[in-house]
Amino acid sequence: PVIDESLLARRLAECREFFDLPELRHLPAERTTQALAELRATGTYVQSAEEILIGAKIAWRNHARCVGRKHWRTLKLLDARRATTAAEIAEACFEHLRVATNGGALQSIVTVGPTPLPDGREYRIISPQLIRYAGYRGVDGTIVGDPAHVELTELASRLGWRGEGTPFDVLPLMISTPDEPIQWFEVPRELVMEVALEHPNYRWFAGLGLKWHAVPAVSNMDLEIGGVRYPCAPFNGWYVNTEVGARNFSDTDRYDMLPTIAKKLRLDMSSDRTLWKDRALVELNRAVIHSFREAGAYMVDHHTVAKQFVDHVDREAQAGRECPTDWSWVNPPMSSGITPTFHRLYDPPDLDIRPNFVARGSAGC
Ligand code: NRG
Repeated sequence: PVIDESLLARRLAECREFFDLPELRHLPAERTTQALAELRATGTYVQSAEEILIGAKIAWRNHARCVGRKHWRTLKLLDARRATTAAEIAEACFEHLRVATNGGALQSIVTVGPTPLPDGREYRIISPQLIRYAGYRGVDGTIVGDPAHVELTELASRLGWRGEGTPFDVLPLMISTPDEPIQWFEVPRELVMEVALEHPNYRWFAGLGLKWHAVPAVSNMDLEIGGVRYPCAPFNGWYVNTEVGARNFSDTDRYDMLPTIAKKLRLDMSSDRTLWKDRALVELNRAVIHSFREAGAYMVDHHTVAKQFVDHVDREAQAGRECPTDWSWVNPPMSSGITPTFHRLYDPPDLDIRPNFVARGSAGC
């Protein structure tokens, strides 16, 4: 047998279930028979671009941690399955950024790269997102840049990359393929739309020198469709302000900006009870929303996305579908109690539901 019997059995079951979905019933019955036969004989099968796009949309719809699922039908596909070298995959990722950024009117797309080889070796994007800021640990232990990416930055350095050392150096895209060592590719500057942060009321805010990239393009999850796994499948939607303002810039193990902002606001920081962190957090998030709007980069606020999500859950129920949801992920990291996502329960997350986007390494667990 080409692959392990139990793995093959699971893939066959996923394949059957996939072609049984209402979204694929328009295909001739022979397609299912043929896909199953090919899967049985070779351990995989070649899907059509239509099957992948439908599968990817359903994978999005099934993803319990995503609060942006209302827009699942709008997903577009870039088919990059014929890429065979790291350079070709990098080129596809750059095309992804071009199409996704769309001058600031972000479009949700997924790029699907090559499937694993029959022996299991695969093509992978090592970078967790197509755009990530470097983090440099100094000799004194202090970090310049994004502390979440110190290890990734060290890897890039070992591979021969050198950053400028600013707090916002865009890391190179790192890609591994079956036959090459990890290769890195500088992301072309013109493909990285960035928003400099300013505040609608406080002139000093711009002086903090903060900025963030417009496109969140996750590149470290496997896309699993109908018994086929795509380890190279970067996708993007758009940011919710809280991802940037209430996590990336606020977490104490990220850019940790709340104390700096609170000082600028001259808040009483003598005790947590003065709520200085909470007040700084609100102003930071106002700055994020304001700056993205001014720059013409699309972003949704946490109130709007929460309304959209509960709408979506209701529409799914009307369509007779479950909507597996991870409550702790769909609620925003600030003000959750004043958004509608907080005040209800959901269908429990179903780890086995397919198609889905699956965190790397947890496939099959
Ligand atoms: N919090 C991460 C991004 C995770 C994915 N978020 C999205 N995805 N909005 C960050 O970079 O802050 N998406 O596909 O739109």
